[in-house]
Amino acid sequence: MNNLREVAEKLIGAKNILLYPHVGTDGDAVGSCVAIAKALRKMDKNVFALYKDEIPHNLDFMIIDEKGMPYFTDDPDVIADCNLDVSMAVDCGGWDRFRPYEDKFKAAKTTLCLDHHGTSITTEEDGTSHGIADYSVIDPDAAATGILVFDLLKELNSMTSFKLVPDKEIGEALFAAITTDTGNFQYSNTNRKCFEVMAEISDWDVDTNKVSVEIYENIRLEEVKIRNLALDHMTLVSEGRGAISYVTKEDLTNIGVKEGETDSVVNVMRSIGGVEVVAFLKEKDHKVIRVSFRSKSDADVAAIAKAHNGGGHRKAAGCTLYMSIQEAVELISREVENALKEL
Ligand SMILES: [Mn+2]
Repeated sequence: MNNLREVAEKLIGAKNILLYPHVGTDGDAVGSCVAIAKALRKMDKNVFALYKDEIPHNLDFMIIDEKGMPYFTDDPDVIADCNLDVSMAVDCGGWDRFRPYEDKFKAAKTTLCLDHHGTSITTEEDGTSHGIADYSVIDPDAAATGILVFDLLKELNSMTSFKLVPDKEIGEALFAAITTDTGNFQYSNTNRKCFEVMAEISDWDVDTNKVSVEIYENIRLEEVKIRNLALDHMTLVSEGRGAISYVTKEDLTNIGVKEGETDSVVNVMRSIGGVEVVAFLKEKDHKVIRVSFRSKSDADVAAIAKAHNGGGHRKAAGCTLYMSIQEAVELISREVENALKEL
C-alpha cells in the first residue's frame, strides 16, 4: 500500500487526468470526484470523471464548475489514450466497479486508487497488500473516501504554490461525501476524524444546511408515493420483530419510479421501533424479484441472502429470486421468521 504523498506527487506531475467513480454512484463517490477535480483544475490540469449513467438528481448541485464546465462525462475520448497521464479510481477499487472503462483506466501512464473499501485490498502470501493501481491508498478505517480526499488536498496544498483549500465548493463536496456515507453521522463508521474534518471545513464558509436540503429534502413525489405504497403492503412477523414488504413492476410503472427511488424503503421499515429484520422485495420483471435485507442489531441477513446466491454485509444484504412475487413474499417471510427464532 502507498501513502497520500506518493499519490499527490503523481497528480502534480500529470497534466491530463481521469477519475473513475463507481457504478450506481453515490454522494461519497460524486463528492470526492468533485473535490479532487476542482482542486486539480485550480492547478490548470485537464481533469474529468468518467461516468456513463445519470448522476442522482439530489447531487446535481455540485456537478458543474464555476465556468460551466461539467465534472462528469461519459465520453472516454475527452482525453486521448496517448495523452492520458493518470487514471484514478475514486471510492472503488475493482474492475467490476467502474465498467466499462477498464481499458481506458489501464491506458494511463500511471494508475492511482483512492478508496475505503476493504474488499479493494489484495493481500499476498508474504503479507504485503496492494490495490488494482500502480499506487493505491485504501483505508477501511476512513468513514468515507471524502475523508481521504481531505487529507490528499491538504497534502497537495502543502506541496504546491496553488491555494487549493480553503475552498467553499470543495468543502461542500466533501461534506456531501461524508454526510451520505455516514448516514448523516449515524452509522457505526462515524469516528473522531469525521468531526475533525467537519470542524475544519466549517471554517471554509461551507453551508451545511443548504447542502443537506439539496441532498435530503429534494426527493421526487414519485419516491414518496412508492414508499407509501410499500408501507401499505408491509406485514409484520415474529411479534413485530420482522417486517416484509414488496412492490410489483406494475406499481413501479404506474407511479413512474426511477432507478434508486425505492432504496429508502428499507430504511423507513428498519426505523420502526421493535423491528430487527427487514426484507423489501421489488419485482424487476416477471419472476425476477430483487430482495433487499436490513437488520438493526444481531441478525445476520447476509446469511439469508447467501442461501439464495446473494451477498452483502451482516446488516445490509440482497439477493435475486426467480419466482412469482407472491411465492417470493411467502418464502422470505418464513426465512425472516426462522432467522429471528435463532436470536
Ligand atoms: Mn464510500
